[in-house]
Amino acid sequence: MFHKIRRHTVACLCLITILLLLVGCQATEEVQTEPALLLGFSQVGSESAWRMGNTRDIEKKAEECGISLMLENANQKQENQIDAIRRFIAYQVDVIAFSPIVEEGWDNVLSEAKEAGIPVILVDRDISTEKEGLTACLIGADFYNEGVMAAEYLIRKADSLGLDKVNIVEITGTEDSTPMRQRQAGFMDTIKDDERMVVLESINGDFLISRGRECMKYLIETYGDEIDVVYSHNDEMTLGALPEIEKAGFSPGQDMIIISIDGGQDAIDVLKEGKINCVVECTPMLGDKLMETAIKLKAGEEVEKVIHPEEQYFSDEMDLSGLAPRGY
Ligand code: GYE
Repeated sequence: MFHKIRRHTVACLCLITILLLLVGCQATEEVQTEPALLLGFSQVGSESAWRMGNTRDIEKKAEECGISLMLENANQKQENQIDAIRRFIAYQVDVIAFSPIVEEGWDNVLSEAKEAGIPVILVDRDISTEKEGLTACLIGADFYNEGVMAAEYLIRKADSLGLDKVNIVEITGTEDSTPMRQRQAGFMDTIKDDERMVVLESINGDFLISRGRECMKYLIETYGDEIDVVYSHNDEMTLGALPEIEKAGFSPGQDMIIISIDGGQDAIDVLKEGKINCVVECTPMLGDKLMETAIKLKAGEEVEKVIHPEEQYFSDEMDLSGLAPRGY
């Protein structure tokens, strides 16, 4: 009998211990603090060093701010971004942010976010819409000015070389994206009154290194040594184009003026080698402003409608030996 009571007692004690542990975990979970903010972010893809630097920076700054980040990579497809935004709405995140791969086609999904009362931040790129109030703000570069800086460099370079004719080929970024439209507009508006400047052709390289190579191969086959300038909307396409220029027997940076945009480490290294003449900076480090703005929106505070980071250019006109590592 005594033996049975003992066994029964031990079993009860074990059960109580297990229950206490469970309650304890539960209590621990209840004690755990809620994340300061739940941010849903739809990223364009992983197409370039710029994009991967942008993703790393956003992840790093979210962690530093104690913000819970749901980051989804759309792999260059708008429909994936739309699906991600719908998931964020269903999940009732506090704030939605995304870098729209192209400018059109967002009205429906952003109207759904608005109806759900979830503020939306545009990161890097803009949208084109007739509807009011679909987004709270845009945090991204002044791409038009990047195009202006590229063209102003070219005008100075043409002056210094005493050129009386400047045949240009342009390798553009993703069609209908904000950087493609604005970098082209800023460049073309700046050269339009300079009679030396002739644009032989603009061709879509989709911001990809492989397309940069294909585009440059086609342009050399078509125009050969008529080409004086290659204006490329990002470093990946530029780095894809350079081997094609060399394969054709030309010396990039000498026989052809090479102008690129982004300012990643790889392009800066090639600039220092003299194979690129000018790299316009487009910083991917937008994480600080994104987190700061998301926190303000969650708190119901007013935010600036447009936030442009400071940007510069690097060229063969300057001493770059002391330039700090680029970080992307
Ligand atoms: O120039 C390119 C990336 O939207 C500014 O997208 C960004 C552009 C950048 O793929 O490298």
